[in-house]
Amino acid sequence: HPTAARRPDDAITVQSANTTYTDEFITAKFENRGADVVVLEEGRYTIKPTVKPFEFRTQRKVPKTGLMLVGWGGNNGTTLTATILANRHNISWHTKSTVQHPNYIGSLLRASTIRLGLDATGKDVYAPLSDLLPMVHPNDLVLGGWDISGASLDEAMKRAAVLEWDLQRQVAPFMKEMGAPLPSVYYPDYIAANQAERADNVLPGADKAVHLEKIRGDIREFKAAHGLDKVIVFWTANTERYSDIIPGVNDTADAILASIKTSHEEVAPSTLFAVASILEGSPFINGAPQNTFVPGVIELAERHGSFIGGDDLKSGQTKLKSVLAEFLVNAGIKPLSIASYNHLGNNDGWNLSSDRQFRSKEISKSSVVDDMVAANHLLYKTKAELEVANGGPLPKTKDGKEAKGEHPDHIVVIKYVPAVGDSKRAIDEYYSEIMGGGRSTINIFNECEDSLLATPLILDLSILAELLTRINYKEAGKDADFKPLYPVLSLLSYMLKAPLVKPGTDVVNSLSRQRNALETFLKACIGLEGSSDLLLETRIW
Ligand code: NAI
Ligand code: DG6
Repeated sequence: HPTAARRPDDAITVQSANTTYTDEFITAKFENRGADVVVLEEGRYTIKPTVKPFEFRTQRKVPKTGLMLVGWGGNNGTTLTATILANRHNISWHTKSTVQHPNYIGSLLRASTIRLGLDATGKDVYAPLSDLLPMVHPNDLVLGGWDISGASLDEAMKRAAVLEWDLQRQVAPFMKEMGAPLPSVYYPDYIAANQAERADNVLPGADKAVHLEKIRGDIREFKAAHGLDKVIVFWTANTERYSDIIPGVNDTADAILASIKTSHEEVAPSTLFAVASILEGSPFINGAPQNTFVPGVIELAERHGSFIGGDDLKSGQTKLKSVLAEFLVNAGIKPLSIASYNHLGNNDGWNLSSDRQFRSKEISKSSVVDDMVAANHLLYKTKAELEVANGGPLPKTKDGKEAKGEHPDHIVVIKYVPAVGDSKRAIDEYYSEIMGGGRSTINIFNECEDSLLATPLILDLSILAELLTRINYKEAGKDADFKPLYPVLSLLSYMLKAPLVKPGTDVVNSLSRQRNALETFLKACIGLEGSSDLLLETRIW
């Protein structure tokens, strides 16, 4: 299948004075164009266009890369493993209607294309996104990981009940060969009580410093055992409750390290994995919604220059929301309420049926429209505008909170319905104001296997994170030497529900802006201009 096909590492060559190729590096000059805006009174602006010259340098050699999954024995972990095995061994399987061949559909890198420009006849030319720069092929990832459930990977795949039986039958011997996940950290208070029944593969004791060292050792041993250049660690384990942010406990790098030594209760298992990865120099990505990246972890990542990314895979309902809400607001239509319901019957749904874990998911699913709403003050009045209209400070909300600017009502409901298994149902109502006080209602019903949407995202996130560790930059007039990117990889936002960004910078939730940022960045690394739909040649004589 084309999405699994191997492509030459030099599929794209840019012929330009701005781009140089050596055996080791691709180096490209890039002008970052922006605008400094001053907002004047009475809705007037002055704008000064800005240009900052940069150079990007990408290491060409693709390293032998390992991917260690925390929660390897879960639905995502086993589906990802079986998918890679099916692609690697070219295993096709019978469904009731056809013979299905393996592929990586749903992966931005492997299954989507990028417009390069025009050919001699004036036609658009598109190439796979993964051709832009040398990247790890998913088939080459060496897999490993941890799980609090000791089921062997073939048993765990069966338990997940995601894949067709004929595929399971054929990959089971390979999965069995991989054995069982490594024992993991289990602090029962962090996940739903209903998960206790599968926790039979846990590290002994409650000493968090000992657990940290054990995880660090696991990463090192895995790297050595497989002769790896790099290991990515990915949290695809159960959604945890939020940790309380407590000054002196998890608000600084030193505090979090000290809290691990004293086994403080507000250090979550996922935070322990993040810290272990940072200290081992392994990129760590959080595919679940909890606040793994407490401020102390971000500071620790900065201190070690170790890469992190998160939070929570944006697979279905939220991805659509980040398109639809933007479409409505950018069309000048005013969503008044967005009501989103989910029901599903897999172990993720079982865990989320517990209040504190649901709350983590509710938070990550709810923030997605905020920046789009904030971007249109014609439709949504800011707090300051409301105060002017009110002739003074706004009263508190009905539930006693500080009043904010205008915002659509937004609710998120998730229910556990065992019968539907991994096949998630998502129902959404977008209720909007149109001209002259009219109303528009859009209803959406989406049904799909959750883990088949999540697996390609885990691959994209891991492969992109690895690539971003090989890209250095230099800002003209500022940096004498090339240096790594900032450790919080916000360029991964496209795949994430609540993107983690550099502290103090704004989150971008719009899917098209997220993709555009990624495309523009990857193109900049080979000396091409960002994606423009100006198509000037089609508008002029
Ligand atoms: P799952 O419940 O099937 O798998 C999670 C696995 O993590 C289980 O095998 C469990 O035993 C294990 N686990 C729990 N605590 C652990 C720990 N401390 N250390 C190691 N292993 C541990 O869930 P699924 O469907 O695979 O989802 C995984 C995560 O990804 C969940 O947090 C979910 O909310 C999140 N997610 C899933 C999406 C999807 O579409 N499947 C999309 C977005 C996020
Ligand atoms: C129920 O909401 C289960 C969740 O894990 C979601 O399926 C997952 O977070 C994906 O969410 P979304 O909103 O991207 O479909």
